[in-house]
Amino acid sequence: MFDPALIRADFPALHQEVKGRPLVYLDNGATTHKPRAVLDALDHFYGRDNSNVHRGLHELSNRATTAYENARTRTARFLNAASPEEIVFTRGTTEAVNLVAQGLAARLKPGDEILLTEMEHHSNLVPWQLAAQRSGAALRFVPVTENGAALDLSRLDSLLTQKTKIFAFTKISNTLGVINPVKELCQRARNVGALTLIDAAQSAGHQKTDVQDLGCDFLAFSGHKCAAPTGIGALYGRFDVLDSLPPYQGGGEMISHVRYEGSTYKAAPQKFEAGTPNIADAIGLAAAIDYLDGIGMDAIFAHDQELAAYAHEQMAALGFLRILGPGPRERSGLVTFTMNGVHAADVVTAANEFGVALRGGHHCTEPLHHKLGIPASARASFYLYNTRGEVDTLVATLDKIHGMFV
Ligand code: 7TS
Repeated sequence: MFDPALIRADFPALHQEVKGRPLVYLDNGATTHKPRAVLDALDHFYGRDNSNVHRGLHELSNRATTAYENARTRTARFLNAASPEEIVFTRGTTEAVNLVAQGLAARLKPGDEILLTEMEHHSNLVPWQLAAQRSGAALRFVPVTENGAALDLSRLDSLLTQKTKIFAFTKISNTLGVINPVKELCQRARNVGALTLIDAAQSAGHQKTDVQDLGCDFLAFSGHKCAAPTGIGALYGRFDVLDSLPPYQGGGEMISHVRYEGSTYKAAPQKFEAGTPNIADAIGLAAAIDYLDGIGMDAIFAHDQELAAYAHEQMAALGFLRILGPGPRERSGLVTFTMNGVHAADVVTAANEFGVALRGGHHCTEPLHHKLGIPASARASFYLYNTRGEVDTLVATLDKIHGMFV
């Protein structure tokens, strides 16, 4: 039985007061809290197994290497990758996208096109701008419909063509809560011979991911949005495509042989993991994945969606909010809004006075905000430990804030 009240007990940071009130943490789109199991995994690693990987022949190094590679295997299973060799550990989504964009930039040329969508996070936009600048390839964008309710796929046939070399898009929009039909997008890209990259930053910790079923070439996610530590995430790459990319960074452990004049490189994924990796946090990520799978990804997503639908309905009933994105029953676990007459920064600052943690600003989707004609918005984003009672507190708080300012 899925019970957020019980789940909360696993997350020490939730049990505190802010401004004399119980913390209501609704900024999970930015980062999530960590369960005790993850904190214990870090403690166990540093307290017992701490050592460098892939180089020692001593007991601790062997233990660290085994735990680190087990974390890769666990991550591969979480995404249903065909093998652990398809998983590169990165700092997070941002680094994973940069790895692919820089690798592809070397083979893109003028006349080629990079297709994105108008709802991308800056992390899945700026790296492609850099790749376009370096290679002479052009950027194209699938538009969003009015009020950001969905991608406008009526334009896809004219945008996704033989010129398209890579189509990169988010699975869930961090601003709109739109859930994109990513399997269909991958299929359409394959039909024209384009590679695909899915930004799973907002989905991996919330919704089951099956890269083989999705049919993507690359998929990126961040551990810290999935109950895991900061500074760790992963890039999935279909092996042949991944291994065809050039190294991202040079250094120790990514080479086969080095001479003063030049080097040969290991195969993927080691080719992309130069230097001492983030061993402890990879192990923490595996613990988080075990935790989430123990609860069940389908149950987590159903809970997120149920809370977001409830929040959307209650918030809409207030009458003074503009809620971005799709309707209450078609969205992921977040609700982004503007309040008539009150700047988003004031909404978020005032909410903090009531112990409610929201995010305000452009949420790293500045071009999307520009398109929607708003400078900023406020966002409540939910996770497995949030409750309907917390949504009630949010709605009552927004009502008070509106009364204070307007
Ligand atoms: N892609 C999406 C869709 C995201 O939501 C984020 C982070 C990223 C990429 C980047 O992830 P990182 O872990 O590499 O930084 N999104 C947010 C957010 O919505 N609020 O704070 C961070």
